[in-house]
Amino acid sequence: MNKTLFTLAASVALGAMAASADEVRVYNWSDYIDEDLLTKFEEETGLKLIYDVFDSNEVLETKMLAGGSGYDVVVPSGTFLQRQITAGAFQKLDTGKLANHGNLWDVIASRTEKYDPENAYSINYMWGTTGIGVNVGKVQEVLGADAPIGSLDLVFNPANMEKLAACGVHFLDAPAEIIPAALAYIGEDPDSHDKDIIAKAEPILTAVRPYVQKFHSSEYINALANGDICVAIGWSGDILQARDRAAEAENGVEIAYNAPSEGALMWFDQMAIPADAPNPEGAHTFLNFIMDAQNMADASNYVYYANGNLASQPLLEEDVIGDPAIYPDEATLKNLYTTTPYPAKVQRVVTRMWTKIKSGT
Ligand code: N2P
Repeated sequence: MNKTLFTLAASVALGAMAASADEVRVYNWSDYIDEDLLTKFEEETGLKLIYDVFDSNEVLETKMLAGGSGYDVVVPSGTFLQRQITAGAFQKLDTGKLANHGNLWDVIASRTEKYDPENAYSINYMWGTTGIGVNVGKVQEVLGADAPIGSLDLVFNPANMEKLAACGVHFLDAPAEIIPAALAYIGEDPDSHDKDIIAKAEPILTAVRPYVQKFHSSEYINALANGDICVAIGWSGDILQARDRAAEAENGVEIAYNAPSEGALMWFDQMAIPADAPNPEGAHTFLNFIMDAQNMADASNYVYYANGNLASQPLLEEDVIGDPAIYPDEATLKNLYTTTPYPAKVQRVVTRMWTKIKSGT
């Protein structure tokens, strides 16, 4: 080990040791909580909260598989969680320390069991869909009043994208979501693990690549709200937050979210405790705080994502619980699909394909 590496490793180890019992380190998605809850947690528990954010499952996964992240609570989506559980990245929850566990919603728990049998390692924080956000005025200006804003044709048909490029299009930098969407567009199984099927997504994405201004998973919120871009493939609540930011700015930008008619991915973001968490006790305190009905309602009311907490539902605003883009009705639900983790060999193919698509070569 050279000196720099040694110094680095030593300071990482020291950093982990320095994490004390009165400190909790949480690593959550960006734009995913009402910040008032962070202060409330510190006031109520006397614990110091260190709250960092990410916008990509892949980034979180790299940290989880390497170990020594220094975090006490992290929030992978179900498919990623499943893979990381198998790799030994998490510790089982001690439900004896989670007095609010009974607030959880069995409908969601029964779905997340698919990724985490018996929900032994995780609780659902929030869930949502991956779809299309549009600046209604600009898109209609470019494509006409009958622009297919509710269809994947908007973003995967090169004829549409060529025109939309002028007003700006962002795609999520999320291969495990964009590739399934491209497969759904051509009528293939979005959850296919067959390399030959997955390969069919490549020409779809390559054909529209020249018209994608950026692959990024959080900048699109402000970019849509400010009118800097007119289309984003993004996450439901983020696009609804963009809608609100535009409305608050009174800048004449009208943002709409649609789960595509060809089917949309339904995902589940799960709070879990890393196997090597410096403060597992504090992690349980944080999870229990989050599972409080009022706290969870405050979080959902702020970020426009549905949660896995039944007791929070009477406390949700009507524009949250009553919006089928957030709490899907039966008809919307029928049009949602879920995915399962790619086996290692398939994952390598997907990662290579994604790098190639993004680089545009
Ligand atoms: C929050 C995005 C979380 C959804 N900004 C991605 N699983």
